[in-house]
Amino acid sequence: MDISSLSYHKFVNFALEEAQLHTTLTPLPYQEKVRSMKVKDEKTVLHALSYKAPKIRLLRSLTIDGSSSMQVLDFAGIPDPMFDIPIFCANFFTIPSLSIIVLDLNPLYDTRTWQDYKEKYYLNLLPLGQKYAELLPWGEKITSESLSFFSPIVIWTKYATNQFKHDILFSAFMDYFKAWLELVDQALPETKSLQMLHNKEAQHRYLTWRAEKDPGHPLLKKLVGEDLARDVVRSFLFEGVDSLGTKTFLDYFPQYRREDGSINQKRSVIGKSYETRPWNAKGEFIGGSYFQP
Ligand code: BLA
Repeated sequence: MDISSLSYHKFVNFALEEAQLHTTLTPLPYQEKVRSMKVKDEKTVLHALSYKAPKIRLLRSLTIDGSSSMQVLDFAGIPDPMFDIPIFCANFFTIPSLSIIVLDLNPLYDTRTWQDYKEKYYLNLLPLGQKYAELLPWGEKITSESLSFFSPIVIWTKYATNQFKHDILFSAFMDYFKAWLELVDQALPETKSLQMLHNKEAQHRYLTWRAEKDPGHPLLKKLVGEDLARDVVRSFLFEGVDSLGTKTFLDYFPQYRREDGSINQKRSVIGKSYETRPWNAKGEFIGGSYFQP
């Protein structure tokens, strides 16, 4: 399959235009730096954008356009911690044989434990999740730790790359992004400073997880080298990991501590599980007992 036509640029263009209908985006300086980043192999182009807006601390996008060999999107919207709004997360990795897709409004608080948070944000969105549950079916076993960052409406799927699925994915991306913007529109600021601090720590924990364990990092390192990749990850993709809190990866995820005090490099210490979708149509968790990372 020639995938040069399956670029994710139109996804990004849609999101920025849609966001501008709801709010005012202010560009952040980092995008200039990444935009001019040299990539080791000549045919790959990285494109980075980042903005802030009222209620949104960071709206950023990284596309990797490898023409016919690879198309990647990493798009996220991270609210201001004054709000407990979920994090918009679109991570699409496409090569000619395969696409690996995560699209979700990632909860700040694990919905398997925090029933009230689940009801607040996801009850109304269950029909949206159902709309795509068959067209973009569950993508086989997954790193167990990741599941705690996913919501009952997560789209986790893998498919042999093709135009039909790409078009469905575009439709899902538009629907999910619009749903997220609605949540942002409706959100009211926390009235208790303690709750704001909880949101901040939950965001920091999320950013700390992804800055350490995101499956895209090895590829990014290969493309731009270790030092730049680290900078892109910590100062751009997961900006806030070094400023929103002071806890370390091992403070949040002590099960990764090795005997010599270093971080276990494995992505998962529990292993992969969840062969099928562990939430039912009512948004109830049906994946059995789970380890709370
Ligand atoms: C694979 N990406 C995956 C997988 C998940 C995610 C769940 C399947 C492997 C696994 O279970 O770990 C995505 N995981 C997430 C997300 C969260 C999470 C979004 O915990 C959020 C909390 N993917 C990208 C980018 C690249 C990329 C930018 O988003 C490349 C630059 C690549 N993802 C990529 C590759 C794989 C993958 C190559 C397969 C690697 C493997 O399975 O070992």
